Amino acid sequence: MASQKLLVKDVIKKADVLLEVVDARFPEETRNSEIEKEMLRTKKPFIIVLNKCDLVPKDKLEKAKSRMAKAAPAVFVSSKERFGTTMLRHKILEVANIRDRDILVGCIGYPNTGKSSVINGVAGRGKASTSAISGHTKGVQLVNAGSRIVFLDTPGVIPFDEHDEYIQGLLGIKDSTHLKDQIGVALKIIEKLVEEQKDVLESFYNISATDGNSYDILEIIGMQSNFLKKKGQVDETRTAIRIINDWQKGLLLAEKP
Ligand SMILES: Nc1nc2c(ncn2[C@@H]2O[C@H](COP(=O)(O)OP(=O)(O)OP(=O)(O)O)[C@@H](O)[C@H]2O)c(=O)[nH]1
Ligand SMILES: [Mg+2]
Repeated sequence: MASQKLLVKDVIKKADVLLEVVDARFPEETRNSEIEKEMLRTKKPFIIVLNKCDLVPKDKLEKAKSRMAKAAPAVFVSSKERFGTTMLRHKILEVANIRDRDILVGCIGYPNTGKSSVINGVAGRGKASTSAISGHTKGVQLVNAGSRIVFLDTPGVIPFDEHDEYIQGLLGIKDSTHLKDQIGVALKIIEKLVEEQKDVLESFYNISATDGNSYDILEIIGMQSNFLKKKGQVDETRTAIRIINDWQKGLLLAEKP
């Protein structure tokens, strides 16, 4: 992990402009304060790229964008649907303000947020290698995107704060069998859903989540799924694993905008 941090620091040092690629489904959770501090310290211009915005309703995106705007300009992108990539190219040229040489653009962010896909969105398909399995990009890769833009693609930054397990569960960096605190992660997923898309949670598990805290809701989901232990108590671990799996499979997402 130490070498990972050094690698990211080095990219921040070398680049003229930085892209912090976050997952638009959970933009706050996939921002990394340590990286943002480092970018501010070196006074490098940076852009927050909210990628995968094809998976998020428009009103949620707008809210996220205005919250981000305090830190840095934010651009919505769907690498999948090639939305926002021209805007991103313009934004890079604007913030870099370099006219006489190539612009080095460092692309950083958590694993699997779509860093390599964003680069492909701007540079053209297939220039950077991508994968559904996180941890795909190894080392720093140079990708020429034309019109003086050269990207530095990086491996995902490994989360390193107390939200580790939650982020790893949320982003699918670790599947349910590899998470230590499965119940804790499931409770966080429930909290997030209650806050942002309670109706999806209720209809998917066929429950009513009114007034309950996340723990009560986990119990209700366990009951409803008939995940019971011998004495009739809810099997919380089994319920938690189901919730994490459903989330990671994308079954708990709101309808597309
Ligand atoms: N729906 C959707 N999926 C996307 C989008 N961008 C990337 N993905 C998917 O997200 C997964 C990860 O994409 P990558 O570009 O490899 O992500 P990365 O951040 O480079 O990943 P690492 O190199 O492993 O850190 C792939 O399955 C992509 O198809 C997007 O805009 N929308
Ligand atoms: Mg990659």
